[in-house]
Amino acid sequence: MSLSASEIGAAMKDYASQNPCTWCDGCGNYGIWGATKLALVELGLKPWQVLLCYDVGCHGNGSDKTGGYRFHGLHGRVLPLSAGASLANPTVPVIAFGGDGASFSEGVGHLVHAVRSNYQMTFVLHNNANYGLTTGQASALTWQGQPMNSSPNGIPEETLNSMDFIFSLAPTFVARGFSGNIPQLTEILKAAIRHRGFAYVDVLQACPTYNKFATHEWLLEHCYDAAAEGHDPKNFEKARKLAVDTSKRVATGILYQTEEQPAFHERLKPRQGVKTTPVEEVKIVDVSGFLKKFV
Ligand SMILES: Cc1ncc(C[n+]2csc(CCOP(=O)(O)OP(=O)(O)O)c2C)c(N)n1
Repeated sequence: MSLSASEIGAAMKDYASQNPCTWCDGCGNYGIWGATKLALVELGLKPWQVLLCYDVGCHGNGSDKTGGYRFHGLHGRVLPLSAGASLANPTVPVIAFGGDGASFSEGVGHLVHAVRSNYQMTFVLHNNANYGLTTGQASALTWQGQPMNSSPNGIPEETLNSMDFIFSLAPTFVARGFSGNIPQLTEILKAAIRHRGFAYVDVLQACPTYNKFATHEWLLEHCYDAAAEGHDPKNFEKARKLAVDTSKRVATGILYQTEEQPAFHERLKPRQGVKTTPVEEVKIVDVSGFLKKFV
């Protein structure tokens, strides 16, 4: 779908909210927020045709800064609630947003099962390598040797290698973007939303207040477009290597994708051949007689 700049501008207004943004100046959330709206508009999706789900965190405060259907869940729990919504109506695109703090600690169990289940949805990781909203505690993805508010001498544990971990779960879509490259992130998100199954999108984002290591400038210098260097996203092993090796440069773009695996709801035997979605099958039941037992 090709829209003119003025058509894009008009459609972007559908996603506008009256609430002003409260993120810090230079926060990467602005770029992710902009790229998300642009991706939806360029896919021709109206705010009432998509569900946006937010975890608790700085990024989650974007939930009322965007128009449309939104659900702001509990910390670490955005994946089960969005997966449930997607299962109820797999025809509606569902996008879940989570921070690296919640996603790789409080909610890590949900992340494991969302990837291996291949639910029909997109997950956008706001990866600022710290717990932003609660003022800069170290997360499982904080780099070694970085003084953080809760660990002024650096973290004593090993940093979790999030990409190696995700690849160990046999994902069907893995991409990495950067909050400062909105055109590339928009394309990644469009592909993720169209993907058959669970699309994992790691977005490296600047956090100028608490992350003094992977700054916007550092990310600008180190991120490169893997596709421009001939990367083939069908090759699982090469994609895994590329994703994991960030020692010199950081590969971005769609790193791995296969659509050969059916999504979770497509594998459910009782649903095969059923034309309706579960949400269309819900019947109104009069429970007043039952409730009388309790009064
Ligand atoms: C179960 C639970 N644990 C902890 C908190 C406190 N809490 C709220 S937001 C937050 C930080 C979120 O960090 P992250 O998930 O990385 O998102 P960011 O703020 O960086 O976008 C924490 C620890 C909570 N609300 N609920």
